[in-house]
Amino acid sequence: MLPPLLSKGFCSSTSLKNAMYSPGKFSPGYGKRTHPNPLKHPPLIEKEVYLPLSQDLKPGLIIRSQSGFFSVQTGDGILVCKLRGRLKRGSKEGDLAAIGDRVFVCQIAGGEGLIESIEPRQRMISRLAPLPRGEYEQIIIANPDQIVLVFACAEPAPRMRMLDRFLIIAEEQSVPVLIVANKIDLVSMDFSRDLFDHYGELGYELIYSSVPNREGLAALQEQFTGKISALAGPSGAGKSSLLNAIQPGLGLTIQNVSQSTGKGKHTTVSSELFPLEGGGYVADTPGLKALALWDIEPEELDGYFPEMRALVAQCQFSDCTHVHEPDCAIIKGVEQGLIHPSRYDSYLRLRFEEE
Ligand SMILES: Nc1nc2c(ncn2[C@@H]2O[C@H](COP(=O)(O)OP(=O)(O)OP(=O)(O)O)[C@@H](O)[C@H]2O)c(=O)[nH]1
Ligand SMILES: [Mg+2]
Ligand SMILES: [Zn+2]
Repeated sequence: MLPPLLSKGFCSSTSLKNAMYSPGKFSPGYGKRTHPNPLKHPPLIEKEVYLPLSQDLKPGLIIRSQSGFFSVQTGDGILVCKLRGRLKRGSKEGDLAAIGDRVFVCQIAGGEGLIESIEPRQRMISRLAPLPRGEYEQIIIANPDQIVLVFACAEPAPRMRMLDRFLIIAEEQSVPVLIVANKIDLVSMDFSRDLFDHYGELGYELIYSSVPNREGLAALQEQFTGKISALAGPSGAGKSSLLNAIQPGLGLTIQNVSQSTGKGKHTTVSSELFPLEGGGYVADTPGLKALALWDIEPEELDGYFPEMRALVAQCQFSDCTHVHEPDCAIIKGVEQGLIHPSRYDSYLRLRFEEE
């Protein structure tokens, strides 16, 4: 167990005040505020969202989160941190910090620190968990640069509806997507292209890969480099194998995490960003599978299919469900080959069937 975190030392309020007003490097938001005689106005401190960079405050990235403890990667190593008390206000509505968050920490002693501030998120993948009193927003990952969706061309046969569901989640959370069509060694190239090429045509990044033949691995590695990637896909698709092939040893660890956060376990929730040798991080996100399309009204669903989004305005009825209506641009689109039948099928099932 970790020893209790100290609240004195480097992080005493005096030292913070000094840090606030010491000249030097400041974080973006703070620099805009200037005050003629700041020492007369210390109450500002509590209200600041941004804190200045100083000797005492280091920028870092949360790479692990477990039971209120956060491992923060800083320029000089990893600090195990808790959140500074005043940050915890409002914590009943949702997670305050998560893997992928950029933070400022102050080191206390040894490998410990306190998270003093959290940078605004560019984006995140989150879900709403229902609670007796309202809902709780659980952040699966903050600031992902991309979601990498790994599906096998065979063994197991890809479930296109699951892929389309992931794509809707990515659209909804505004996270770029990379689709990896793995195990191409098990099928003909024509077969795998029939399954996946139309996703590339829709504008999604697409890589065909095979672990035994090392096909697509260099391209995949390049896509991972320097980014925070959230990995998802059905069990058996080859996520661990691909990571292992790119960086030996990494996949194994990820499998363990995947098991420890498996369904039905609510006690210890841990998630982790694994550093890549070439720069960047990858996180296994089993939580994505359980993500419901909670935020999407049925009549908005067509807007999350890029190829439908462009056509819906041409339907005769503004509330067209694209099933039986006359002059439906979507039905015509399917007939004319503008919309892939499998995508239309996903739309119908996601819209009208209980998941
Ligand atoms: N033929 C072939 N087999 C593969 C390929 N990639 C992975 N496999 C095999 O597929 C099986 C499942 O691979 P994993 O890497 O464990 O799959 P996973 O996506 O990590 O699965 P979970 O951890 O359960 O989510 C293993 O037996 C791998 O050896 C591939 O490109 N071609
Ligand atoms: Mg795995
Ligand atoms: Zn229509």
